[in-house]
Amino acid sequence: MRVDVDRLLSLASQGKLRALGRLLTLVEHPGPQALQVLAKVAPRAGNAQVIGFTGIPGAGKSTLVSRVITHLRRRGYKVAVIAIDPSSPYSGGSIMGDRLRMQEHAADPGVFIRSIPTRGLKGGLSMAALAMIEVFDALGYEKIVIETVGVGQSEVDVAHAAHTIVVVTMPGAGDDIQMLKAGVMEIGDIYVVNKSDKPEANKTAAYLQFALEKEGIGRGEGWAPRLVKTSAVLGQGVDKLVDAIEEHWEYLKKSGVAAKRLTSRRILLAKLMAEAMLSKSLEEVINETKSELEEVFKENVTAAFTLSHELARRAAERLLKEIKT
Ligand SMILES: Nc1nc2c(ncn2[C@@H]2O[C@H](COP(=O)(O)OP(=O)(O)OP(=O)(O)O)[C@@H](O)[C@H]2O)c(=O)[nH]1
Ligand SMILES: [Mg+2]
Repeated sequence: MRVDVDRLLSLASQGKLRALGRLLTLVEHPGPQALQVLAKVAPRAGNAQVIGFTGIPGAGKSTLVSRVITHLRRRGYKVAVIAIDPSSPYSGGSIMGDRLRMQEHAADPGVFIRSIPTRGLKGGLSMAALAMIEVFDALGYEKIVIETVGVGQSEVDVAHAAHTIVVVTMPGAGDDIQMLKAGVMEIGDIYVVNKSDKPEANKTAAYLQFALEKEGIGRGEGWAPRLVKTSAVLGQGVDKLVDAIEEHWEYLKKSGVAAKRLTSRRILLAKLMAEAMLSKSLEEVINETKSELEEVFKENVTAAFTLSHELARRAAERLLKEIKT
């Protein structure tokens, strides 16, 4: 089906949310149409702060993000939220657990919440999230918040692409250095002890402070990671957290790190897009030559494995032909 990208873009720029939703769907799937959208939006993008929320399952990320949105709105920002939720099955536009928690923002035209399915996306969820960032950014969303659980490799990719990583822990769960040294937890810019309405919160905060100072936890690059205590349910500490997010953004812009992160985010997106396109043509080649391949394996299993060269060549040729036409 042919889609008029220019028309969608112009509608989305006028605030038509359906058009924005369709643009997001287009860039989720790798291929010529996604590239066409990205090529059109990229020149307008590059201004938004991308904020990744990650951490322990159940630490209160969604509740906290919802509070953070309220504060960002009060400060006048347009906010987009990308929720990567492995626990909730996604069915086009249905309401998920995380969305439910954010439903207080449903009536606010300055907030757009989008969930990414963790299954069934050819290019993977990192590619989808990174492509969506470009669209939101181009359409004037100044703060783009991504919630992930921070365990899989693709989530580490997404986190690296964020300007600011907020790692959310809770009392009792953050007293293990080994856990903090795993994946995204290790590279936070801001650490949050949420549920600080609980009695053990001070102990966890003290421990975390120690880890930040003595264990070299944090992404670094000239920024000493901050520690903030919050209670998302009571709404405490959220203003301080948003202050820290803003300070980090100012620091990134002044130091030139923001521009570097923008570039590496885009290189990563281009790489993921290229990978997805190559793997698609490889799959097609394999599907179409299945019987031929089976014959080779029957005749000579040694030679069979040198087939990789041949398959790569055919896949590349096919892609080249597609790109030219
Ligand atoms: N006591 C207390 N409970 C909280 C706080 N924040 C969140 N919760 C509760 O913790 C539970 C999990 O909250 P979520 O916001 O869903 O946590 P999450 O980190 O997004 O969870 P996943 O996305 O499933 O990993 C819910 O029952 C919240 O009501 C808090 O500050 N204090
Ligand atoms: Mg959540």
